[in-house]
Amino acid sequence: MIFVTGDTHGDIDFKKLLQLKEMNLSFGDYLIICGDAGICWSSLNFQRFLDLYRGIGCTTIFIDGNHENFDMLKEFELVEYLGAVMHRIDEHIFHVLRGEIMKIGNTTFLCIGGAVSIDKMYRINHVSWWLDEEISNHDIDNALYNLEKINFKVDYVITHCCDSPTVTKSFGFKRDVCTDKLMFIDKLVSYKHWYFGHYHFDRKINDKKTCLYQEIIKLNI
Ligand SMILES: [Mn+2]
Repeated sequence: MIFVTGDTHGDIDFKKLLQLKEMNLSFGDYLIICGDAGICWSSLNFQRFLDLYRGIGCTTIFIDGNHENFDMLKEFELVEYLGAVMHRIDEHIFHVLRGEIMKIGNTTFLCIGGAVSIDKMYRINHVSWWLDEEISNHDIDNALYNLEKINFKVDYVITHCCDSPTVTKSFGFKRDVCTDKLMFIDKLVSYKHWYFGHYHFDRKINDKKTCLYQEIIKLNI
């Protein structure tokens, strides 16, 4: 089984995952977190968070959001897992790099983490805010490079923020450098559904896009 959910922020929004713990899952089951997993935030609570997420009993794969400690993330070993480049955080916990396409069974996922923090002026560089939160041109080039190999067709798109038309029309929020960069997806990529987090809402935008927060979706594959 494959589940997708929104931001978990370490232990802050972890409670929703307890329902998975009761399902007797195995490490052949997957939980995909659409950014702000917050597992790699501070060395003070890292071990406790590892135990928490390990305790769900399935494999956890997260993209990065804007609330991740990017200095800490970069310390982990890079591995190729499910056809994608990931940081191996723990035996069953992985962080998938931006622009990578992972394949679980026959199902493909375009993964692009990153988002702009709206409160970055109140945060401290390399302590509670990292410039790396922003999606770079290199990230988009990596996505295009990987998409080209599979004719720009994936089953699912997983991002932290969403594209500018969605953020302005559906949420009434401001577009930014990251939401602008994600606009290539609707122009070039054919996909079944796009799940994203970041906005802390559970909202079905249309038949193709869903913003996730507390909700956990079980994919029908
Ligand atoms: Mn968040």
